[in-house]
Amino acid sequence: KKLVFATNNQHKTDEIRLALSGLYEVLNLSDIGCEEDIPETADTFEGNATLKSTYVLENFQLDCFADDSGLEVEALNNEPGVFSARYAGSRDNSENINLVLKKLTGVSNRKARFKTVISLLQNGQNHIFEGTINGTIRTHLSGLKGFGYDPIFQPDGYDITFAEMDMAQKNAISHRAQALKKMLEFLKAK
Ligand code: ITT
Repeated sequence: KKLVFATNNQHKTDEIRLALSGLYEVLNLSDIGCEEDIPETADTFEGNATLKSTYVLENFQLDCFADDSGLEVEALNNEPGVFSARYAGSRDNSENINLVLKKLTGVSNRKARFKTVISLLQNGQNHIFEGTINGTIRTHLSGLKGFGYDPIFQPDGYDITFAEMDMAQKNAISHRAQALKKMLEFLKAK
């Protein structure tokens, strides 16, 4: 069985493929011949996830799901949030990380969470699934695995960052994996 995943992000694709291996073949945007960068102009994760899934339905006539996700830092009024991919103005990930670290210099509240919202479009209906993981922002980067803000995010209950975890270990607890699990339960129940 195939599922179309409306993303250009290869790391997200890899995580979802590992989580769904043996259950679904996952096709991302380049696999279906979509090279565009779909505009994400909504101000919520749910809104942006739905923009991505709707774009694929309208332009490719395919049912699909999309993931919009980001980091919310409590002391920064939940920034970067929906702006996570371009927080420092571009897609330069080390600049985005440095901006978070700079804004948190001297700040003792390091609480943060990752959030994922999945929009699954099936037979003209939009189904929403969410996942969250709480943690703290380190003062320095640690680890080379994963992507995005993984090197500065330490999930609660662990003494390593997401970037120090194997993909399978991150997938056992991550925001994305939790949202995906809810989608899978929904698909199984149908
Ligand atoms: P698509 O829209 O094509 O799926 P994207 O990278 O633009 O890819 P988002 O709009 O959802 O994805 O932006 C999410 C950003 O939040 C992403 O670029 C990372 O900087 C960060 N992020 C999301 N999930 C993450 C994770 O699991 N670990 C680290 N950072 C993450």
